[in-house]
Amino acid sequence: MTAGRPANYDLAGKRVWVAGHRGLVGSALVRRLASENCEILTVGRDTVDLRRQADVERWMEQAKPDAIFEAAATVGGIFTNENRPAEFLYDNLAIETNIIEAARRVGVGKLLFLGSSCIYPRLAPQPIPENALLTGPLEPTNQWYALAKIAGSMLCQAYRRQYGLDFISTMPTNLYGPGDNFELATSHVIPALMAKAHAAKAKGGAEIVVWGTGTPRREFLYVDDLADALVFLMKNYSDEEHINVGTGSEITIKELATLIARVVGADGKLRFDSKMSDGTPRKLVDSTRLLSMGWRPRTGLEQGLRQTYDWYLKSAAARS
Ligand code: GFB
Repeated sequence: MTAGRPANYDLAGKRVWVAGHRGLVGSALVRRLASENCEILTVGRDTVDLRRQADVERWMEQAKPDAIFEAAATVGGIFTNENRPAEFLYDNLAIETNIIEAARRVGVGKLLFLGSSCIYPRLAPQPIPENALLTGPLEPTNQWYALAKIAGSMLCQAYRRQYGLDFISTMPTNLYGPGDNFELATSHVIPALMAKAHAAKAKGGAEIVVWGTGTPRREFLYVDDLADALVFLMKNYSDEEHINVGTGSEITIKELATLIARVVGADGKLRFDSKMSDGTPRKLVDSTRLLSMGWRPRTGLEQGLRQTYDWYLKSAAARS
């Protein structure tokens, strides 16, 4: 821990801004923070464009948060990462620099920055320890997003060193859950395969197209477990080095597709489209540091998938 800084940060009575409250992570944070005795601050993109420094500074001076969860980002799955490099680099650099600098200006007491496990080298040792950062080339499909997230994490370190601020950064593994994006062109693998399996079932057992070879391995964390870990870290972690958040379990994309088809009740065959990218072959983070602090995930993958599918069915029914 940083010398002289108490590790315990009390959220009670604090004004807590969840930046990106409509996203997958932000909406889970709002659910989780409801059981903390704090005031939750949110602002929509119709009011504040987080890519505009003047907007962010104006809003922050008026809202005066005590603490910030920086969960706002331009995000998406492998295909949209490959096809929108400028937005994934520019938007994320702008959002994080604007929020972190404005937080310094208005005297925010604690800030938690969210990165991603794609910051690590493509061929990092598995499970990936925090100190694997910047030890090798990045995965090309998401290097733009990864570079922005590396810069955000380093900004937190720099602000801690130069200004003595209690800014921390976390690197969650691949996430999924209620509130995810199910649009096939932009989504991550779990909502995409769920939507495809659901459509295949409706067509009476049509095949399910899975991108890539099915051999890559991924670790998946249920987003409400992540939100719980983030609140835990906000309260208990105060160090310069970023910290991984994962479950310790991994699964191949082929196994995942089979499991999702079972959860959805789709019995069509899987077809692998090898024209689509596989991305990094394996991405399992080493969460030893977090686990040694006493935090544990609660939701197994199958249970989490069932809860996510329930949410998808309810939200689809609500839309129609
Ligand atoms: O979830 P995903 O898009 O992200 O893809 P990454 C994971 C794996 O699932 C890849 C395969 O090997 C995909 O080829 N996959 C199979 C599919 N079928 C599908 C499908 O229908 N849709 C999608 N999206 N994938 C992202 C990064 O990488 O991970 C982001 O691009 C971010 O920057 C995120 O870091 C956590 O794990 O490959």
